[in-house]
Amino acid sequence: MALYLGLDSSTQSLTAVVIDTVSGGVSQPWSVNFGADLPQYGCPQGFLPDPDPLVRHADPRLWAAALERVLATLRREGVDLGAIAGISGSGQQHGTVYLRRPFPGTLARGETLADLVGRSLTRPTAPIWMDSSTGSECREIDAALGGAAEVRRRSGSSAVERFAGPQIRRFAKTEAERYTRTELIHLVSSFMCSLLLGKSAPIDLGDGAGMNLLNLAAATWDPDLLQATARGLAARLPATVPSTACCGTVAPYLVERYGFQPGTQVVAWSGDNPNSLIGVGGWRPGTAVISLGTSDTYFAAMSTPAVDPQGCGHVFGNPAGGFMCLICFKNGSLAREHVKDEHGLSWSQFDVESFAATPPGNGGRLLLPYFVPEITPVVLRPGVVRRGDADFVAGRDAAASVRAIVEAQALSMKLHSGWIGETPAAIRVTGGASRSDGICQVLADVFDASVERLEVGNSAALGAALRAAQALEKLPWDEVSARFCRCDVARTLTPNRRNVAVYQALLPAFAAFEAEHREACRREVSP
Ligand code: XUL
Repeated sequence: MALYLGLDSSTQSLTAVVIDTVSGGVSQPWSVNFGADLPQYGCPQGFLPDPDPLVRHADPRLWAAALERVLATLRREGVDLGAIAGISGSGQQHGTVYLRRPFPGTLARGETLADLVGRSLTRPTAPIWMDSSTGSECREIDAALGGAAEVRRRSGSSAVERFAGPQIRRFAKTEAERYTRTELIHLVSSFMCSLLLGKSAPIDLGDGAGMNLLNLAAATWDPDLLQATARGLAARLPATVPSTACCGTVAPYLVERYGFQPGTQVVAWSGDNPNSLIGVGGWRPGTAVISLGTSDTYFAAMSTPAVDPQGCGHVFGNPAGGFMCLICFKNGSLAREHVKDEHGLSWSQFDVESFAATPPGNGGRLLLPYFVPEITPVVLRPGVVRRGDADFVAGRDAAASVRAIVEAQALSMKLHSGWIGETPAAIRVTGGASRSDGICQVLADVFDASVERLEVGNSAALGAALRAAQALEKLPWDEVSARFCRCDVARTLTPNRRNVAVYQALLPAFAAFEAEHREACRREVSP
């Protein structure tokens, strides 16, 4: 028996799965929900409520408390943590944690990991990927490098509001004294990995590419990007490593409290999207992946690295080697939930009845789902825009609103993934909403591709466990995928030819609607 633990510290929860590389088994998932299980941290949806829609921070003590809680649950449920050979993990991307010094390998008697984090922070909160407050810092970084195209060429992305670099710049500018006291800046992934190790963990190339600080070609921090971001930044960043690097063994406090063996290996953590790429078996080019979670993301392994000339897309490191492309939509599951709750629908009414009651294309009724500021395309002023008959525009038609939001999300993905230059024949879907046949059929028809679902869910946590196993047992990636990432063939959906034609005709109208709205927003800002 060789057991590996995968942990996924996502926006709203922390999930654990255990895999067995001898039997090929995958455990049930165990999850801690940040809002429901740890309400004392005041983050009902994973972030601290803020009246400014552009500001989204979380309390890093919450993530540490969730780690202890999930490990305690595993122990209570009879998982033999002493038999775990290796651990890796997945973190929501881009969020940054600011520390006075690296963590010690020991805890005082009765001290929790959350206490340790609390006394180590120089900044009490961590900006997360949902934060869009750094527009001016993005422009400053672009200008310092001679333009957005140069930032893209080096880092794989234009300077982007939620990325670590612009966030660090804003902190250094607005809280200079605290920045001076900061010795170490971590991503969520490397921060969580540090808690497991009891010392500072490196940043892997998968997640590190989401910072606007890494030079993709050189696979190391880019001195000009560091300089354009904040003074003395190089000394405050951990080293970079490939995602397969083993970073050390679990901290003594985890051995004492949870029964791990002292030599249990910890493999570098990565971002949730790079982990999901592995967890769905999408590590080699040819299969695109759509993750329907708090954020909706579209990503794929890349045969040749390309950058998005429009500036919305990104290139990250593929944990299996090479690169992956990604586009991210902030109005994902929270937007779908908003429509569901607004109309008092159950999930089955949302998923089954609404799609049955409305035709593909929604009779021309269109919606732009910017419940919160959007990342792709960049729309900083929130607001839902509708076009169609009076009932729909007034938000009185529940079924048409459901179809409209799902079609808008799928059409927007199609529209903004063109720069990748590869038309996938198959798309693997993951994340909570991938259970919905209604949503998956719209994706199949909009992309004219079959939509495949996996036998095992929780792709980020699974991907982390698979990365730990691959790194420590030196397994070939195709063997890992063949054993653990099988599709549930009976649930594959294929495109319907008539609907494909409807969406091909609708895409230009949707693109024009989106462009008009963006132009209106632009005119409002600079008339
Ligand atoms: C990707 C992104 C989100 C977060 C949270 O660029 O911002 O997908 O990783 O899931």
